[in-house]
Amino acid sequence: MFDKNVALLSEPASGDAEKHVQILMVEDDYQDVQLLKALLSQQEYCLDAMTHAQSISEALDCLRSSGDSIELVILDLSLPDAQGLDAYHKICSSCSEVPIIIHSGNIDESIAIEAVQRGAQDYLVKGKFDGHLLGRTIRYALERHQQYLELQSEKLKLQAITAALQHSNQQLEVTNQALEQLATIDELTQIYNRRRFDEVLWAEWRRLAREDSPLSLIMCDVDHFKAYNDTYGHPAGDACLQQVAAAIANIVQRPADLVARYGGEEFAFILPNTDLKGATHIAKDIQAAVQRLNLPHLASSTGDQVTLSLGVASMIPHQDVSPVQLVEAADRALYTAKRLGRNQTQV
Ligand code: GH3
Ligand code: MG
Ligand code: MG
Ligand code: MG
Ligand code: MG
Repeated sequence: MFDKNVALLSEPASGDAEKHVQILMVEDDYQDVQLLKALLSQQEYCLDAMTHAQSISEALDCLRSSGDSIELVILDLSLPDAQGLDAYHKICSSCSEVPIIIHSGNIDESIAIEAVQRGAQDYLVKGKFDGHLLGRTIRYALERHQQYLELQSEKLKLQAITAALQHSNQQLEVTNQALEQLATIDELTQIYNRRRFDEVLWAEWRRLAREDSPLSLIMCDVDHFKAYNDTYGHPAGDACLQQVAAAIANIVQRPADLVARYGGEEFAFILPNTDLKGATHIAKDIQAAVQRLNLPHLASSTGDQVTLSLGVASMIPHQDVSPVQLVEAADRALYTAKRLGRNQTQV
């Protein structure tokens, strides 16, 4: 029958698995072996699960041939092939993943401290402990070691999570760049779109208001482009716009300058810190760059090539005025250029 009192008096939950722990005892003294075995069996440790080696080399053989099955080493420090912490070091360097309890006749406390500092789980002085202390020492050694292993595995998981996070951050960065590209670049011509134009125009307006420096705008429109489409077809019209965009995008060199497709066959330039004279110069360069393309346009009234009309306006930005007024001024100049026969620049 089950005896309640015995159950209550026994040591707290050590568990059956712990009693079957695979111990490697490294000990060259026969009497010490017998003593340890007696204490272990008194604590109900399973002696069948124990291996015994009489020297470091025998112990190393045993660790090698046992695979990973050895769970604990109880190590004498006075062995035929190694003495003191050298013995500990030799075992430890070949099985850093197995907890080691030192069982030594040396009562020098400095050796005990150094051994523990180097990672030994505990240091038992021969003849100075009983079965209970041995049992507790083994249990704590295994627990500490288990905690160490769990910590290592948490560390690995954390590293994996960090790596995954870094990866998804990079992906996010790529996605953001792609989104930024989609939001600000015109698909047909691959230059900036109207949205980007508006953003930059307002930002530069505010900046130059503080600097008290001029902001110029050039509006360009392809002459008789409806007739171009009618003559050569819409796909050819698209290709023409791509060539014009590439040619005029090459004109501006300063990092703060911006060229955008303003709409249909219209392009616009933002030229910060540029006055009317400078901007008119650039407008002529733009006009010339399109002429150099020599794109045939037989239905045009300005000759038989693709040409541009351009309107230029310049202002020193001011709080009381809006950049819309600058756009309207450039538009008026462009309208004048159209009215006066196209293929020209007006201010
Ligand atoms: P103007 O000299 O007065 O500017 O005459 P225009 O024919 O160029 O001006 P209008 O505003 O009458 O016509 C503009 C044409 O541009 C009509 C439109 O189909 C064409 N267009 C606008 N966007 C595109 C485009 O993306 N591709 C093509 N192929 N044509 C376009
Ligand atoms: Mg010995
Ligand atoms: Mg137009
Ligand atoms: Mg046009
Ligand atoms: Mg028109």
